[in-house]
Amino acid sequence: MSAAHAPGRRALLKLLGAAPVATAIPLTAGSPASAAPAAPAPAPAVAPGIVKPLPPELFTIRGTNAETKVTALRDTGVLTPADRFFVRNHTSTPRLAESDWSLTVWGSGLRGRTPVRFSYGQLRDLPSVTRTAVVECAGNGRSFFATQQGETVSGTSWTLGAIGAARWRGVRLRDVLHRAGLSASAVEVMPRGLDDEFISDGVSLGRVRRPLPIAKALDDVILAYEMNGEPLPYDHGFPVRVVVPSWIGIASIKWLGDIEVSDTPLTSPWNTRFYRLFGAAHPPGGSEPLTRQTLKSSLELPLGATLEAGATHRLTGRAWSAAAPVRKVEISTDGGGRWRPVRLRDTPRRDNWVRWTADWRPRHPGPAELLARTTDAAGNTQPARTVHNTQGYLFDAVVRHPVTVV
Ligand SMILES: Nc1nc2c(c(=O)[nH]1)N[C@H]1C(S)=C(S)[C@@H](COP(=O)(O)O)O[C@H]1N2
Ligand SMILES: [Mo]
Repeated sequence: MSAAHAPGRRALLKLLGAAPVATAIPLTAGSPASAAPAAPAPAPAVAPGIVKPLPPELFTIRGTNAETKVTALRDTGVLTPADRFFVRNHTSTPRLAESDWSLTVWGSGLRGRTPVRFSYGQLRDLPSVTRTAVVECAGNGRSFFATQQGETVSGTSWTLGAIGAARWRGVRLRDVLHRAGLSASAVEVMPRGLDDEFISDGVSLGRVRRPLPIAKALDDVILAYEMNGEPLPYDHGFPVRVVVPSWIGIASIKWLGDIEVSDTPLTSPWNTRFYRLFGAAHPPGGSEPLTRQTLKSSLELPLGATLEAGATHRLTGRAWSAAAPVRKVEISTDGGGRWRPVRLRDTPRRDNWVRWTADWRPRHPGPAELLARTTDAAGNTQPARTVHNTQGYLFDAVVRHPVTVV
């Protein structure tokens, strides 16, 4: 661990706040500043920096992140309960208090360039809106580049659990920008989080932030303070986060602290070196910054599940597309030879997923592959293969789900 990677006193105190008591004791003893270079800690049973409990039947821990087990959603409704919602943290969850929180809107895209501050109370006094939307990491499904396509990619090895759907309540970003004195010359806004600076290869990239074109900012973006009817949990951005419907998860900045409004285009590492497509099939400097998510389907069975021959199994899963409502979902139980439509349990809506079910009665024991394929109302269908990109974003191919029939 290089010196730049060693957590500072503030980060450690934050970790202590987040960790269960048993883990916290060895770190509290002695000086927090000297705790870092000590003997390597055993692999944590919790993701350091995530506040909520992460029971192994609900989550797979991946570094500072927690992936929802898709099997944990089998008996839940269309909304993902907050206690099962995946967490993607670049560093760790800050425990902020709404009483000393405020939002600063500033920059060359405001009339008179005068920064404007909103207290939590002032934000809550603005008209509220409620909408259901999924938040899905750009890297959701990344592990299948390796396991299914034999390709190397960097980043967190998510299976299909880096997505959740919630009912968000908050205020329109549009209303906040207009109240702050948005100028006609503004072209981009850049929300920034209050979590720690993100250190990559020993270099600080600053706090998590990513530009958003003004057209999207004025369209359907909300600054949310409620998730499924409750205040936002710490891990999901308390007291206020951005929710950018249909876009990759990084756009939905948590623990919002300020928004730069600019009359010239903005950059941050999150739209230059990350969240573009790089690799042989893409332009030398990378693609344009990624915006919209893609489409996928999941099957709520463990990979490698064992199913009894001759019995009827109720297969369940979810399907979603960022481009349009889901139109149909098909499954194949013979590795992709024949396809049949499944039953959708929810009315397909934009920015939301649908649950599906299908019965399957495997006749012969042996290995099998189950495939689910989503088609949306814009005519997009999951392909058999995703074009490679080095950081493994936007995996959209049909997942070949191995099972064993016994
Ligand atoms: N401030 C801040 N915002 C953030 C992040 C972060 O680390 N810090 N992670 C982003 C990424 S990459 C994703 S996928 C989503 C995840 O949201 P969730 O943790 O509520 O599921 O938050 C985004 N917003
Ligand atoms: Mo993400």
